Amino acid sequence: PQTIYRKDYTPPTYLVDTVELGFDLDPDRTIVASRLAMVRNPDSVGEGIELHGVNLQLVTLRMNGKTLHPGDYDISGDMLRIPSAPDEVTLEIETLTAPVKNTTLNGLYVSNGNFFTQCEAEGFRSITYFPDRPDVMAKFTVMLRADKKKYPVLLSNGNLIDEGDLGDGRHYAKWEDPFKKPSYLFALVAARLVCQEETFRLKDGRDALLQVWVEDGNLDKTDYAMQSLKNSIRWDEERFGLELDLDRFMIVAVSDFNMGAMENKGLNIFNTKFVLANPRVATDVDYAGIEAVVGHEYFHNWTGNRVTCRDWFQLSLKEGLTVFRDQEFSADMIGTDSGRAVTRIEQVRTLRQAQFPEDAGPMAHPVRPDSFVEINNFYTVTVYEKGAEVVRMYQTLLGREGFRKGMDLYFERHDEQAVECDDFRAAMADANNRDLAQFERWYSQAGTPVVTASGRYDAGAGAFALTLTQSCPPTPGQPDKLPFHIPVAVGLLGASGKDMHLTLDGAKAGTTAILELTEPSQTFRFTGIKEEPTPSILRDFSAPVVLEYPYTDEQLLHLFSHDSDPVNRWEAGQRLAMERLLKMTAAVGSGNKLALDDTFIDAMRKILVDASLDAAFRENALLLPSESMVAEQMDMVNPQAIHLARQAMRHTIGTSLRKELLAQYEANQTPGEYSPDAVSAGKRGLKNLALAYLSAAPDDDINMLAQRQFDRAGNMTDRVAALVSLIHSAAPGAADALERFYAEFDNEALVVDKWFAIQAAAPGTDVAAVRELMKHPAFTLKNPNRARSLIFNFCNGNPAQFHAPDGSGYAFWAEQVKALDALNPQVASRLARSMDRWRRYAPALQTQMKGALQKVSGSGKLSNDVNEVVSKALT
Ligand code: BAL
Ligand code: ZN
Repeated sequence: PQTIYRKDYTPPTYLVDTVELGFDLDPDRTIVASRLAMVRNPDSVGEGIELHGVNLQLVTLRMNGKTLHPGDYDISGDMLRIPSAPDEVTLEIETLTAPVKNTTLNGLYVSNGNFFTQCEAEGFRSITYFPDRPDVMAKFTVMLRADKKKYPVLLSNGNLIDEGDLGDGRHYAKWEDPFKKPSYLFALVAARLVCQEETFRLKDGRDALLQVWVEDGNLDKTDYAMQSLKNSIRWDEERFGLELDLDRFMIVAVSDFNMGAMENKGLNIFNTKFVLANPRVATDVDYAGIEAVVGHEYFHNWTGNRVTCRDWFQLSLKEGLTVFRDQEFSADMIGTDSGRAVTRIEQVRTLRQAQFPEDAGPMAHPVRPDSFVEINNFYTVTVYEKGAEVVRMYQTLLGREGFRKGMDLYFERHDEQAVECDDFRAAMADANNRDLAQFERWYSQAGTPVVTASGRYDAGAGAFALTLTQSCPPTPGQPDKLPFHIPVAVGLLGASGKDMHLTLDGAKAGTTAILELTEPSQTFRFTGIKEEPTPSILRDFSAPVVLEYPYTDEQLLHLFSHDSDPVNRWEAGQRLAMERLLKMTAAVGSGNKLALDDTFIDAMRKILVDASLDAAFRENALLLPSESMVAEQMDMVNPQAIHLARQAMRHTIGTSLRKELLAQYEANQTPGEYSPDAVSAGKRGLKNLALAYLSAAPDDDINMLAQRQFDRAGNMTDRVAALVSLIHSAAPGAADALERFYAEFDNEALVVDKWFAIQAAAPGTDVAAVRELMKHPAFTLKNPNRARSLIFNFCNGNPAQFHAPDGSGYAFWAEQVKALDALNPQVASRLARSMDRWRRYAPALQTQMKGALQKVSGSGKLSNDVNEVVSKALT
């Protein structure tokens, strides 16, 4: 496989003004006719026309009315070249495809008898020959023809300009997208679907038609997606002054989908998981996911569609920015500072759980990668979540208003263009008159920077000196790193727990100062400090770095009790917990007794019962770092020891805090009609965490409590929490509850996914049990959600069983990667990533993991996707 480098970018030889597409849709034999009006690109020095095409059967090719024959053009690999062509060209191309045979869910495919497309990043080239690159933007007109009974709904991008019958049982619909767009934003749907629709008044007074399309029987689950869409439109108008530019905006749900959703212009196609919800089938987490993803795709209309990427190395230009926007949207929808802080804590957790390990592993890459083999492997937590952190840092450095000015300038300069990450940075710098040259390193250097802090209090001078030193570990291809431009938000707490008023270099700096660390090491002097402070560093997680500070337990307890910054307050608790988890894990390894100190338990108790704190914050503060986060802190990982240590810790909490947990369990009930709002969800979260801790030290009373919740739950959040508790504590009613759960929801695919997922992650589920579950009639590898629910949740979410000493988990992983790769390389390659960190495991496991990787790597026909991942892991 060929590696593609960012430095090799060349402009397209020809540009496309207009595209007219005609589809005669048939599952076995779809005819695609395309008419491209092209002009030579004055910015290109290259010759000839270059069109991408994959697995296409070419029927005819005409240039300016004249049929071309082999010899006039050349097809090699995924490229069709016409070596000599005039400056202005009309190409007419007819190709054939068989969508029903397409199991990759990339390009044009059939799901549940309906047609859908997925074109990002490079799916359009498997629909027709085209310069399938994001810097070629064209106006599309699309004619769809299909059997009227089977496919009553025919949708594409933009506005419907014509529709009618063809007389032979077929009908047609013609769509026109008024905006230029790259081919990756093309979409069509031909399906039997129904919709919830509504007219929505935009800020400028125009009315837009909003539709949410789903399969018949799911109309009772579209309200929340519709509400989230309306909220998104309003929010973008208010926060960024960005309006919907179309008369019509459609969301279509499909159950077979590789990603979460896709921002095709005016026709967003969604994984059902991020559309369908009612209290009976969806949890609080599902509701929050729908709001975030509906927002995300809608916000792409400006950040991604109106201004797009020059090439795929710039992916974070749209993804990092749009994730940041959806994060801010979700936070603003809660509307309180404490609610906002909880969303921030969740973001930090995701980053540490998934992105830091990526940054430290074989697939580490900069936010703007320099090379790739398969672009689909670079839709990563680094490009998305770390990319969002990079965008957030602009806002931290420039302030909200400064950030808005930068956004305004970005659109003023680049509307309807395909641009680079550097263009975004330039807009931020120019709009604010700031030098952001060094900030570029956040885009070009991979790895998680480490900021080491040390403080010195000089009582005589009344000064506190904080020294910050930065470094960044080597990553593949980048042995040495230059210093980053890091905003470090700092507050100082007095003995009372209150924030001190800060004076930095003689200037007043409020209670939180934003220190700009740009050198390898810098010292910041706070003056007028009357007592030795406890520093609260990296408030609100002001940069995606690892912070090292020699905190004593006493200082952490002080921060955990008092820090006015909720993110650092939470962080102090996480540090206390992590320290103990690591000690207890070491104790398991050496056969010592596992004991948890009263100081820690008391700190947990204090937070648990503090009714002045939001339930959602308390839930987060009491949640222990996950097993995989503990693993990331160890040089040699022993998954079973981590599991035992964490279970022991949960058991102690469940026993020592039993009385308080039971009281909180009762105090945080949410009777009455279900609402997914943050306060209610927070209460359920705390109540169900209490149940989980109680179930870690179960007796008959606790089992009855879980059973009663399972039997009486009025919503899926409480249902699932009770079921998990029953299963994890191996309660007598567990098997029966599982069976009843399935029987009740067997025709709700997303709930059946939960049923598999819960079992996959249960401590008692070993490989043999997963293999048994794969024989269940509802299991299939072909549906990505289903494959993820069972196989991914086992390999990534059940480390103690997956890493069984006999290597059975690894053999299973290898089998499944290969089986999936034959169907769907994108999904297979995600599963392949489960082995990224193999070098850090205990030697006996390491050897077997390597063996499994070699087995996959050596097995004949592999997709580029999987090949890239396993090769990099083995390098
Ligand atoms: N652009 C791919 C899906 C998403 O990030 O919205
Ligand atoms: Zn996106």
